[in-house]
Amino acid sequence: MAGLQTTVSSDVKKANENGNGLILYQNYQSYFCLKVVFALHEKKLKFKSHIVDLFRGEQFEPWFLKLNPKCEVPVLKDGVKIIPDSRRIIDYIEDNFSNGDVPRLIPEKGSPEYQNMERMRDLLDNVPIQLVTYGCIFNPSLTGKMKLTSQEIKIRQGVFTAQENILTDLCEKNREFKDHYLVKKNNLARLTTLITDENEVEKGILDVEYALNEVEKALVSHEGDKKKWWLCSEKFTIADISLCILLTRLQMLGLTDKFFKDNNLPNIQDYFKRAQQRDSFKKTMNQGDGIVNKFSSLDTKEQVFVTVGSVAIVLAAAGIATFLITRNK
Ligand SMILES: N[C@@H](CCC(=O)N[C@@H](CS)C(=O)NCC(=O)O)C(=O)O
Repeated sequence: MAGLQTTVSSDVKKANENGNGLILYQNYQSYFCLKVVFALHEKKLKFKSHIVDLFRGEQFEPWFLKLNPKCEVPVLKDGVKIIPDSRRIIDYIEDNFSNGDVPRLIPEKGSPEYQNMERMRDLLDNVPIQLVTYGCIFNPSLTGKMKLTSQEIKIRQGVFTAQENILTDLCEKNREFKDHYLVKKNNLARLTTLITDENEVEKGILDVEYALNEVEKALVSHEGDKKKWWLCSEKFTIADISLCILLTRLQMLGLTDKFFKDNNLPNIQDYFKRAQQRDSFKKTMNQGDGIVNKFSSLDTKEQVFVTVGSVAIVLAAAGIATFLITRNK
């Protein structure tokens, strides 16, 4: 859950009072959820997380399907309002929680910064991230060193087969949602064909490279008093959120090794170092008390189990040590 700074201004406090009912249905490892969480932290809005276990197929359960028939996280609930889709959610919080001092993530409409931000946001949001993510996981030779253990890679490689089995079972169990499940199954089959085709994955990687080159050009153009600008403006915008989450994913996949080789894209590298220092970025990446980074591919219950297990081992070791020390005295 988001922590609130103690020194928030009264306008931010007001927005938080309004925002107290915000519930984000999300998963810590989801690319699209991370964007929303980042935006919520940038705006210093309080929210509660409801974790949806994607590895076990919780997104296909009837209760979630009623929230989002597409069976996808994130979904935001604000009182009786239900908003699915990361882009729509970010626009919603920007439209509804931008009073007074609450930081705005969109420049003034009609300004050159606004136009730039829209172009960059579209460019970055349209990279085929699912194809590139799973494409690299299935074809590791196409990327550099992934920040995932071999066990984590194996789990991810098994996700599609596991989900197909879950969906087959659910078609029988929840017949009223059969049509939704069949759409999901078809999407899975289509994606599986794409990610196992090296040529398609390479094309996806080229799309990402094209987007990054455009970003580099934009950053290079920031001269003189614009030296300290973020991607499109002096202020951090929605396009920065899209860029930071993309760079984080590329880093996890080992693709930054490839893109940043021989000090390529130096302005993006400097930008990313600077962006990672932001409080909101750190909070986003440290969700779930940092468990997310340590056991990035395990589901929530296993994560808790591993943590509890590790704590138990440490306590047991400390107990034995104390026993031996006192006995030897
Ligand atoms: N366009 C959607 C995409 C959301 C999406 O693809 N979410 C993934 C997690 S990153 C998901 O829920 N996948 C589960 C599934 O499709 O079964 C958005 O921007 O929110």
